[in-house]
Amino acid sequence: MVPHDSRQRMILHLDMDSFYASVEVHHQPDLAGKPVVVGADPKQGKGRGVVSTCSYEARAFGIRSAMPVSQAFFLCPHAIFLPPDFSRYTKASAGVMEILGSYAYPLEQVSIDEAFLDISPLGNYDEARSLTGEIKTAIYRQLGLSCSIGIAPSKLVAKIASDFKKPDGLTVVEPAAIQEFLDPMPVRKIPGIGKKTETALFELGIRTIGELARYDIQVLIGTFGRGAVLLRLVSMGIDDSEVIARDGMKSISRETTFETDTDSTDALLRAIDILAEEVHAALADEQLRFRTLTVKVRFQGFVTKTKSRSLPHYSRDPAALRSHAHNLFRELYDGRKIRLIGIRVSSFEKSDVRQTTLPF
Ligand code: TTP
Ligand code: MG
Repeated sequence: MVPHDSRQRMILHLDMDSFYASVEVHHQPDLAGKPVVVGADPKQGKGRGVVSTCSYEARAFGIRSAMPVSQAFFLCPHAIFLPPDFSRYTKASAGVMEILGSYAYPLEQVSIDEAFLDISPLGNYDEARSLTGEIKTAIYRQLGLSCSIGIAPSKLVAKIASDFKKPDGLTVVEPAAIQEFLDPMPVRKIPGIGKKTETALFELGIRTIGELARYDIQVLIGTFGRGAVLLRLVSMGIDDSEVIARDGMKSISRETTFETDTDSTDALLRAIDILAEEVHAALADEQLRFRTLTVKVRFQGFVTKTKSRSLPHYSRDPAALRSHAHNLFRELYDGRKIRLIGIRVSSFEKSDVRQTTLPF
């Protein structure tokens, strides 16, 4: 076997296609080929929540994740709108991760539907391509779901590559092809470049990753300070971060949009209790304990505020979850009417309470 050289890593990134919607279509096969939207109830266009995700057929109408569901209804009233069924998605996700884990390469799950594998020991890209075929077939046969895969020498480029040809895509970016692959892409394709950085780059006349890679570094330093060096490195696809073998999700969150904006503290605290109960059930399903809790509120007019706190110990005690959420909410709340409220837990450790089955 070719010795594993850390300068020539091969990283695989897998991301499931239209994940929640695909799980629903697999569950109800007569939905195949139809526009399917998973999210809040559209209520004939009067619904106030958002779209979680939608099938590629629904994307053809312009529907996207996080769009108000009322807008989705306007774009495609005959779409099939379904409420999310998180336990179904958690189960499918566990199935995907089990298949990936069976290859015994370091596996890092980064969200419910995506993961990195460090496949460097495979040694060459032809082997990597055949492994991809095997993984896609196993996921399709066992779970009836499709995914997209990127393979590259870094996590950064592998993640951009998995998104390049969706759905059911495979994009392999060998070391010599990195710059050519990245050059024409909009800067926003770099994970971590959000709206603010994008706007600052636009102001310098930088739209593509290639333009960023070739821009005068002194001017970049003038605008971004120390961040300029990182921007230059990522624009060249340079990223040494390792695949950290750990399982589990980064966070679990639940949120709800009110029928009408409310400033009733009772109603808001009751909503928090229900969300806390749902998050607690998800933690129990996943055998996880959390340390960081975040409360999010969206006020009338879409201004959103969040507040987080890390507890001194890991916990999955439902009463602690509720009371910390209440406290954070009270610190955040200024009496204005609220449209949406949500809670998120993160910084997990695996609980050690899993009951092992005795062999007798
Ligand atoms: P994504 O991988 O971002 O989206 P996706 O799998 O639905 O579609 P794609 O083929 O483009 O990868 O997110 C995974 C799941 O996370 C998605 O199925 C639903 C959920 N999700 C939300 O609930 N809200 C959101 O805003 C996003 C982006 C995702
Ligand atoms: Mg996905």
